[in-house]
Amino acid sequence: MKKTIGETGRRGFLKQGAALVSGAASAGLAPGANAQGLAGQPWERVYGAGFTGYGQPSRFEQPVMRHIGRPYGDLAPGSGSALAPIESLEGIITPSGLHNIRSHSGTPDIDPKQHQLLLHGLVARPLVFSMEALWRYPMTTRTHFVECSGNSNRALAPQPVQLPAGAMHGNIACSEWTGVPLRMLLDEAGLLPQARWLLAEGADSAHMSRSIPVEKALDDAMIALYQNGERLRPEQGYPVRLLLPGWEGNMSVKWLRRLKATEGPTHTKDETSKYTDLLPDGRALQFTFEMGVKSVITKPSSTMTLPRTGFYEISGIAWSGAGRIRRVEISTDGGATWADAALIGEERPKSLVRFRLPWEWTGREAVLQSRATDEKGQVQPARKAWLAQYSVNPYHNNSIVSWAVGGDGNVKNVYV
Ligand SMILES: Nc1nc2c(c(=O)[nH]1)N[C@H]1C(S)=C(S)[C@@H](COP(=O)(O)O)O[C@H]1N2
Ligand SMILES: [Mo]
Repeated sequence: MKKTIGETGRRGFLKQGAALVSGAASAGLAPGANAQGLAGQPWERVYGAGFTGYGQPSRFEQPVMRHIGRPYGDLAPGSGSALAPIESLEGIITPSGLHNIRSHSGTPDIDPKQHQLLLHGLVARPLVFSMEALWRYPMTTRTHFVECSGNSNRALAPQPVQLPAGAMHGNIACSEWTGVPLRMLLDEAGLLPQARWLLAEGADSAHMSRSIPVEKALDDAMIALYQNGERLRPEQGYPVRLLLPGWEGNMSVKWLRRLKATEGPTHTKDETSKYTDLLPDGRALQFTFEMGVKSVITKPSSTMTLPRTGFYEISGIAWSGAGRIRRVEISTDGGATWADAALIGEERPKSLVRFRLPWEWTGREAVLQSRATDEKGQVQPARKAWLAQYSVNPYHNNSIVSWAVGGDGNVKNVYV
């Protein structure tokens, strides 16, 4: 059993849980919970709704929505990002309808019968794939996160903003992706020896483009066609996207229309004027591909309130672009002491992992933090250490997140 924060431990947690059920009214459960066993609720006495062709969440869950940011307002309503409401989600898979969206020029309305993928440049045999042709290749299925390198840039505001966790740290999602290994298509086209990079270009009006090293293309890059068992959602790149597991989301080019094998990087606008890391001395790093080791507590998290003292489960998500998550530690005293959380899903590389730790809140002020370590031994940096290195850079903020629990139970975003 993992170490527990608080005095009573897991047994006390379970005991109190049972007590909550018998003392339902005093614990704040609906008064109907007691009456239910006798007469039953109204819905137990009438015939239920009919079938639907495509299911939707309960109408009682409709407040669970993406956090939409539109920096250009009505001028460009599809430019910007819509962040996943990670504070409302559990497990590691992001429902497709709540996957974060980061798009530069809106979601194109692509007819898969007209769309093609061109593979050309330094190849022996240039190829054009219809979507139907791609669909006939052997496929692979893997669970991976996609994180925008701009994720958590709102946590760089001079003063901590008070927003739900997802509105700051939800420019990430994790799906089960299915598609054709890019290696297979490159083999068929016959990469020439001098081909060291691939230009990947999207069919949106921004023609978002990035240069990809051939080593990554031949490693675990995927031409993704399915997301969580369904064809890709339009916002995620329907009918076809590039997926580069563990690398900054920007490189997973959506609505993929072209791959061109080249000798060197193309230096597109999306990898020169944007997605470079400015350093305090005015120089900038180009090509920070891998996403750093990171974690965030989603429950409890900012803007939530703990209604009473007692036991809570601290839960959240961790991930690393370098591979698997090996450890997540949790502190409830702002980093003075740490305890190991239990991990779920840590066998999957470049995927979200769910961590959990029971915690007893005694009513005292607390500062909750999580710190992830990956299989390469990389440890999530403290906020101050990260800022010392990248004070002016809006990308790749993987520093430790702190939530302060006040004596009143209100949870706030704080800088520690
Ligand atoms: N063609 C195209 N591909 C794109 C983008 C885009 O605007 N156009 N945005 C990129 C960025 S910045 C990110 S973070 C990821 C986001 O993928 P998602 O919207 O599926 O989360 O897609 C990348 N691929
Ligand atoms: Mo991004």
